[in-house]
Amino acid sequence: MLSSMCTEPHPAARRAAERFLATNPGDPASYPAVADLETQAIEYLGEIAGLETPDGYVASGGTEANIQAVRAARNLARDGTSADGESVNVVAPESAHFSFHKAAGLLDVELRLVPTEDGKADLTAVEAAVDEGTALVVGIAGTTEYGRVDPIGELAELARSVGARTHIDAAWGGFLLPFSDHEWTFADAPIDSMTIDPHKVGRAAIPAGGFLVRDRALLDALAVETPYLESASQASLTGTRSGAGVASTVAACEALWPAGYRENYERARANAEWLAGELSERGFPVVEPELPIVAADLPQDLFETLREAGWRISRTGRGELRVVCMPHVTRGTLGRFLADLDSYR
Ligand code: 0PR
Repeated sequence: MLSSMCTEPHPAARRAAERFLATNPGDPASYPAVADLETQAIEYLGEIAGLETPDGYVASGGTEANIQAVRAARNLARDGTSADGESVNVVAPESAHFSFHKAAGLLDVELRLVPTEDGKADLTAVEAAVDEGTALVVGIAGTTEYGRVDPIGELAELARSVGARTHIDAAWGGFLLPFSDHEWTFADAPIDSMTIDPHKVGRAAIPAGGFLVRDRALLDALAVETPYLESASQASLTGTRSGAGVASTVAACEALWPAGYRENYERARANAEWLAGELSERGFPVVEPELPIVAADLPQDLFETLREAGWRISRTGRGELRVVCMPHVTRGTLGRFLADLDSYR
């Protein structure tokens, strides 16, 4: 499995998920144990993301967290309309995950996609795209296709210059970036919200997404009253939620933060660099990995043959082979993949 951003849960995360399978953090008054675990989960995620007083919740995944970021910014921006009465807009690099398209469609917000350079948001284009109606500027810390990290500080400054908020999508990158020298956290830049998914590199069980906010007002902007529950309001998008995702997040973080995640990062980085070198030596043009995703130009028929042989591989929008070096992807697996590739070319 070389195409997935999910991986085997850590054994402790698997056990915790099973134990909390029938609990619902959406009803904290009835399920107080899992509600306490959610507080712990958000503390872990906050620590990883440099958020001093962590607030947020464990979402169903990156899609929900991104939708909520757009929704909160829209709700707080001029009551959902720009100064001239037009609906608000969100500015994001074209590398943004398709969940932002879902968000824009659901929320009746204009999504302004700006070009990228070497896979990263082009700041001149962002500057040209933002205006008085911009509610949110999105930066990606680990893009889905190439693992690129946008210039987060500069994006946040541009957002500020027009009174917009900044959301960082670190759904995939969030458990890798603490060990690289990128600037991406709440401590590095004036960002307002973040997506960071335990069910990807965090090795929690699916479904476990992370939505973090610097200011409680963003969560309040999402809350609805819940008259027949003991708790008075609910900020999550889904109602009943998975206690398994919450409990397994805490178990995975207890087991792996920070040493285990650091080891994973180092191994993944070494594997990605090794694979990129091997593919390049064979004459396939490679996109240099920044975070551990390798993209390379392979002939179409070779790609198809490898898929038919059972390799789970995917392609970028431009058609390159894309290999995500997740925790389950070992040097041995990559060696066997290359051996197959050699035998078919
Ligand atoms: N943000 C980023 C940067 C992502 O890469 C993804 C998912 C999301 C948000 C959305 O997260 P959820 O899918 O948790 O809602 N990126 C992968 C993708 O859509 C997810 C994936 C996972 C793909 C497992 C394949 C797979 O087998 O391509």
